[in-house]
Amino acid sequence: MRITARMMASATLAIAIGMPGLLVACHPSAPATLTSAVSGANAAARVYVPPGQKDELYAFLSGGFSGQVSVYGLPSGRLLKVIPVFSQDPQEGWGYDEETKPMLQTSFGFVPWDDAHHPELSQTNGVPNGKWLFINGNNTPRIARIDLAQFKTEEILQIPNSAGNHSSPFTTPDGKYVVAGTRFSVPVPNRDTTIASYAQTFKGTLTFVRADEPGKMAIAFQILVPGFDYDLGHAGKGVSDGWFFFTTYNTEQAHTKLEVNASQNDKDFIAAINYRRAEACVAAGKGTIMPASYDHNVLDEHSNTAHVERKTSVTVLEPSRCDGLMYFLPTPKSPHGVDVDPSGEYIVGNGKLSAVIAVHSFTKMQQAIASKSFDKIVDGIPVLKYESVLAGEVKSSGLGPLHTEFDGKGYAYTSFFISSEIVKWKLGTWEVVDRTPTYYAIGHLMIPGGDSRAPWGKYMLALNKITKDRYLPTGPIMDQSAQLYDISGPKMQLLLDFPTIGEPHYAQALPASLIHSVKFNTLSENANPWAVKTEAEGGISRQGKAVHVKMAAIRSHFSPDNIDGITVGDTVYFHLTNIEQDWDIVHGFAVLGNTDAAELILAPGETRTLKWIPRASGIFPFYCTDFCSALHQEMQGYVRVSPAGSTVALSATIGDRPVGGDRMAGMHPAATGGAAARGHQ
Ligand code: RUQ
Ligand code: CUA
Repeated sequence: MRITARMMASATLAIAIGMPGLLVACHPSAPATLTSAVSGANAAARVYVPPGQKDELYAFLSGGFSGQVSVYGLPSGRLLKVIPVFSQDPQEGWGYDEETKPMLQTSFGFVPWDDAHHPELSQTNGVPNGKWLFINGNNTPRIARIDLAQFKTEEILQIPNSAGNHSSPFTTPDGKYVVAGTRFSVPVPNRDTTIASYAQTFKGTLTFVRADEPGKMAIAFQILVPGFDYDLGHAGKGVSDGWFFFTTYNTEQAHTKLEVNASQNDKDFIAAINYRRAEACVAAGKGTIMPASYDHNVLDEHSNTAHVERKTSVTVLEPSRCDGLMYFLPTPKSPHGVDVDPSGEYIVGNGKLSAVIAVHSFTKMQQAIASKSFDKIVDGIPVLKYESVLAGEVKSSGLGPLHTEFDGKGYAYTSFFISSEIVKWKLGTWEVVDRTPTYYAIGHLMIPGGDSRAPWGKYMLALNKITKDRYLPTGPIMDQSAQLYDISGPKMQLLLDFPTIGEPHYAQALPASLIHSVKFNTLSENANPWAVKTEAEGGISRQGKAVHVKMAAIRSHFSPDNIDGITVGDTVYFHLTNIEQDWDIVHGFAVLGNTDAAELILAPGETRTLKWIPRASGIFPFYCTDFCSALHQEMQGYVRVSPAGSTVALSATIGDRPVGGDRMAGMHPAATGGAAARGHQ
C-alpha cells in the first residue's frame, strides 16, 4: 500500500522536475482501500468533541491561493471560520464594501486576490501569545495582521523591492519584527532591463518589519542581498536569539528553466543574519534611504473604515557596509524550509533535492565566524565551511524533505514530499525513531507551537498537496487535505482526515485558552460618519449624481425601506448600520442586479457601505441576506429607479412615514447641497 502512495507522489514530483519517464508508475485512479494502521474506533474517540462542547485548540490554516485564513478546531477538525484577508470575500462582503475596499489597495492599484502561505502567531518571549496572526501575500508582496480578539484583518503592509513574498512573515521571539524575504530577485529599484542581465542586475531583499504595535507596521530596513531565490525563514531563539535564518536556492543565478538550471549546485545556502547588528548599522547611518512606493492599509476599529497611506521611501542596508551582518551556511541542495529547534542551537535545512537533512549548530557557527573558517566570499558575504558549522546529518532515506517541526521533547518531525511521509528523528543523535505515511505528498506539517520555544506537542497536522482518493471524488480539482496525528506517544498515530480550503501551506495552532476575549463593536463607539444610532436618523441626500442613503437594520426591517427619486446615471451608496444591541445578531443587505459589489454583512454596531449603479429604470428590491429572525423573510424594501432626467423627488420612507427629513441637511459634512424630499411621489 505504502509503495503505491510513494509511487504516486514520485510521479507528481516527476512532473515537477521534468522526468516524464516516471509517469508510467502512476495510475490515475488509486486504490480506494488505502488506510493507516490506526483502529477507527480508537481514533474516533480521540478526536470526538461531543455536541455542545468546544475544541481544545484553535488551528489557523493558510488558504494558499484562496488568499484567506481558515480557522479549525482541533482535535475535531471542525471548520470554525474563514477569515477574509487578501481576497474579496462575498461571504462577508470583504473588499466589496466601501469601508474594506482600501484594505486591498496597493501601489499597483486594487489587488483583490493573493496567495497566502504562512500564518504566524505573534509571540512573547518566543511563545505564541494569542494576540495576532500574521500572514504573507506571496504574489503582490504584502503582510497582513489579523486581530485575534475579533478574528478580523486589521492591517496590511505592502513590501517594496520584493517579488514573491515567500519567506514571510516569520516573527522574532520578542515580537519586534516579522520578516519578508523575496522569492524572486528583481532589479532594485525595479526598472526596464534585459532578463539576461539577471546575474548582474537582479537582487534580493530581506525586509524587517516592525510589528509590535497594532496599526503601526512599518519597514525598519531592507537588506540588499545577492540575486538568489529566498525561500523560507525562521528566527533564532534562546542561544541564537538576535539572528535570523533564510534559505536560498538558485544560487546558480539562473533566469530560465530553473528546474534544471537552478538544481546544479551541490549546496545552496542558508543566509544567517545578525539583525541586531543590522539595527546598529542603520542607527550608525550606514543604510541608504531609497525612494519606493508602497501602501500601508489600516482598518480603524471605531469607524470600521480602512485608510491607505502611501509610503515613499525605505532604508536599504548593504552587507558590504555592515561588517558581521551576514554569513552563508552551505546547505544541500535547494533547501526549502529552515527550522530552528526550541533551544535555538540547531538550524535544520530541509534540502528538497538532498538525500540527507543537514543540521547546523549555532555554537559551531559562532566559532567558525570567530576563526574565519570561510570557504569563499560571495558578493562580500563570507561562506562558512560546511564541516565547521554542521552539527549532524539525518540519514532518513526519505525523499524530498520540506519542513521540520519540533515537539519540545527532543524530537523533530520532517515532512517528505516525494516519499509522502513524516519522519521523526532525535535531536543530537540524528537517529530516525519513527516514520508514517501521509496521503499524499505532504508539504508543511504543524505541531501546535512547533516552531516556538515551547511546543505544546500533543498533536501534529500534515498539510498535504494531493487529495486523490481520500474523499468522495469531486472532479479533478479537489480541496487539499489535512491529517491529524497523535504524537504524545513514541509512535505517530493517524487520527483524522479533513479537507481544507485552498492549499494550506503552513498553519499555526495554540490552546483555545490563550485567545482571551472576543471584542464586540458597540453602537455608541461607532465613529463611521455615515452611522445612524437610531432608526429615525436614516435618510437620503443627493450630491450631484451621487445619492447617499443612510439606513438602519434591526429585527426585522430596514429603516427606511422605500427609496424614490433615484435616476439612471446615479451612483447610490447604501450606508447600513446594524443597530442591534445583542452581540451576535447579524444582518445582511443586497440589492437586485448589483454589478458593483457583493452583499454587506453587518455585525451589531457596525456601519458598512454598498455601492450600486443602477443601469435601468424599474423597481429594485433589496433584502436582508442573513437569516436573523423569525421575520427575516419580511426584512426587505424597494428602490424605485426612474429614467435619466426624471423629476421624481428624492424620498426615503418607511410605510407612509418619511425618514430623515430635516435631519438630512446635517447628514454628513460632505453631503451638503442634496435635495431631500418627503413622502411618496
Ligand atoms: S511553502 S510546501 Cu508551502 Cu509557502 Cu513549503
Ligand atoms: Cu436581518 Cu435577516
